[in-house]
Amino acid sequence: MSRLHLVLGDQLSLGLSSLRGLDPATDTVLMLEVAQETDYVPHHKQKIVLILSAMRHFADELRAQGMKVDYVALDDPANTGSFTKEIARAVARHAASTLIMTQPGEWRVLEAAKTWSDALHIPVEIRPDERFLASLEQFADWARGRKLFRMEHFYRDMRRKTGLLMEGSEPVGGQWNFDQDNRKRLPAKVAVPSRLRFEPDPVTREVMDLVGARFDNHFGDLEPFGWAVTRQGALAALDNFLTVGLPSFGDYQDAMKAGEPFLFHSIVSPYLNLGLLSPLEVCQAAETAWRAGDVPLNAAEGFIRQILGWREYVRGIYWLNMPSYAASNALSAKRDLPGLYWGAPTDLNCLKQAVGDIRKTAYGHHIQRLMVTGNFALLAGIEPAQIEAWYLAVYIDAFEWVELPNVHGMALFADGGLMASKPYAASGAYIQKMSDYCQGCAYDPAIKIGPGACPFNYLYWNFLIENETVLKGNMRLAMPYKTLSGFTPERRQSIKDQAGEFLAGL
Ligand code: FAD
Ligand code: DLZ
Ligand code: SF4
Repeated sequence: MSRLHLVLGDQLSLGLSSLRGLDPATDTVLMLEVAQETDYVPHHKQKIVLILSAMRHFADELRAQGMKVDYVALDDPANTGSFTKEIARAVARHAASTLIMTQPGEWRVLEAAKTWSDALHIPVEIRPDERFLASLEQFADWARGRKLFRMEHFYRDMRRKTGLLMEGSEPVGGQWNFDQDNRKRLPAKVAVPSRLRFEPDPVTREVMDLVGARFDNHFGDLEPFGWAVTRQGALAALDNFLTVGLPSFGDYQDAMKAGEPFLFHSIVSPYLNLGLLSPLEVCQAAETAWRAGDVPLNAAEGFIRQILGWREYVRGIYWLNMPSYAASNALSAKRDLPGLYWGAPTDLNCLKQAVGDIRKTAYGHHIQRLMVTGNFALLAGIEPAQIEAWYLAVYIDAFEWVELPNVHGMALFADGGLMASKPYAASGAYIQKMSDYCQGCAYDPAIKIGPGACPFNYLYWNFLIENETVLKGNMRLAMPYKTLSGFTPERRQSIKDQAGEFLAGL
């Protein structure tokens, strides 16, 4: 009896459930580079390099552990380009009796996997993905009977469940959340640390050649490529963050600075999402640094909350609500995605900086994603599916289970408030407060309307006007709607006119 154990590109963990019980004498690990996955959105070149190189390194690691790995490369002439067909070919090659896999991270791949048993005429065992701190059943139990799915409530339960940052049944420091200490602007005198980046090894170089030749039309620079492609590299990147980033992570978590994409962020999301690092070990490392007195509590708690709270929570929201979640469009947004998201020239400096950072690194930190590219898409009324495909393509860490709730729910309010209690709409004042972008901009954040006005200012009020019917009843928007009610009809009209003209020019 020969069994095939499938490992997908974001399942690169030795403890993966699909590898459990593998008999090296009879069984084979199957790994597939397929056009279906490299092409379903036009991924940033560095994202494709990272995934294919990490897959190839992981295959070598499995072989070093004594396992047989059947690895189909993207440029193998016989490669049909689809999971379904490649698995069928492999079943025939190995006369396999069973396919064992771990639940895929994306709904569309799980739907395909459900058809494989019938298509292949062999049993297909889909095991749970155990690389998260909350199982999907636990999340569903937590959500059952709740009207509001607020992350903070879920996070406290997860702290209790895991014992992270707890003293008995109480949170360390007497508080669950230190966010009020975490919204500082970055003073010019604070030096941004340089970060550990990785020279491409021969395996990565080979993939870079492949990607350069085959995906040259995709957005993003191929070089310099500085991502780790092995667990060992990912651990070194984590270590570097704990030393140079974590001590100031909390303080400057929301800050933005031109030319500095990473600031004090961990840049470990791609490693977590590919399975090179586990969420528990990353949280424990941050707690250990705090207990050793190396980092303040607001930093350790703020960081752990992102992984133990947000990351687990968005995954739960995704699986609880798919596929209908992706189809909602609560604000009826329908504008096409403007070319500036793909690097077309723009004189809005904040967007130019954020897109420029992505082009160079395939990375942007949370506030750039939420308050610059996300906020603009919200205010401009970009159609959710179009901007979601962009997020999925351009970020090194983007997989639908984590991208979709963040974009659809958090940034766009397209789920009507399932995730966020109000839209994260903001005028230019927020970007000016949290960044140095406005200093180099053609517009002035202090001018609300008329020549030189920051487009975020009139787009913000235009957004509230356009969505008045849907949003006016939202208690958390009572203040801005009260202010809006004091605007003269002429002021409202000039906001609508300038916004209309700007949006038509996109
Ligand atoms: P840090 O700021 O150092 O945070 C530490 C870790 O916490 C991250 O590595 C990540 O694993 C986790 N985390 C933080 N915030 C979130 C969150 N909101 N949801 C899930 N995990 C979180 N994250 C992705 O991994 N993939 C995505 O495709 C993605 N798309 C996003 C889209 C939008 C509109 C927004 C607002 C956020 C998105 N995020 C996404 C969450 C977050 O921006 C990234 O995880 C983070 O910027 C990654 O960089 P980092 O590792 O330096 O994170
Ligand atoms: C994102 C991606 C890319 C670009 N290429 C591959 C691939 O060739 N083979 C593979 O197994 N996985 C790839 N992935 C990751 C998959 O898209 C991911 O495993 C699915 O989205 C399921 O979560
Ligand atoms: Fe962005 Fe407005 Fe600031 Fe320019 S002035 S950088 S458009 S927020």
